[in-house]
Amino acid sequence: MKLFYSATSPFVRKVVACAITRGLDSRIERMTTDPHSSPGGLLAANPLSKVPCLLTEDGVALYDSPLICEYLDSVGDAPPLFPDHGAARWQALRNQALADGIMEAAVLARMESARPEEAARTTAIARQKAAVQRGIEALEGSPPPVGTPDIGGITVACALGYLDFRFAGDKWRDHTPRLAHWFETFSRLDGIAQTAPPG
Ligand SMILES: N[C@@H](CCC(=O)N[C@@H](CS)C(=O)NCC(=O)O)C(=O)O
Repeated sequence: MKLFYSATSPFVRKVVACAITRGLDSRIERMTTDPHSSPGGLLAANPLSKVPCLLTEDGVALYDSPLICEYLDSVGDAPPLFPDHGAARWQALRNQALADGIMEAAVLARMESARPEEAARTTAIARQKAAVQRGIEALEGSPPPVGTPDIGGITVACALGYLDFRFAGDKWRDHTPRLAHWFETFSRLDGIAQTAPPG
């Protein structure tokens, strides 16, 4: 398998964390890609020009991260990260959706911050940061399970790791002690420990 890869993308981190957790990392060749420059190789696989994008061993291109992670769950015989039924399944998928939303808002806020200062930009950043804040507060109320890692916990850890990487000054831990403790514990998982963003 081949993965269009960026070391700073929280969505890519999520995919690699799933691959490591399920013992598949050695089967995936990472192809470092800048999606913002729309390189031809990426466009041929993903018309949206986004990473992550996975080329399967059958040559099928898969995007975006929820689909790629679900595909990886179908490869090999390690314990699944997507619980197959019941409350555990819906909790894991809901946590994945919430953490994907936090990552999307944080990435947008980061990109807006790189543009020249103006009122519209400031409003847009505040709106995205408010979504991040509400997401964190929801997770503080019920952090993902720690015992058996699932797709929800992996995505939440990647979202929190991205906040530490890009918004260290925002100090999300100050008002979320349960979530901070959960993150410290969950971060010992190989797939999270081995995929920390650069720097
Ligand atoms: N929903 C997508 C989001 C992927 C995404 O936004 N990736 C960013 C990097 S963090 C990207 O490739 N951006 C390029 C662009 O928007 O042009 C997923 O879950 O994979």
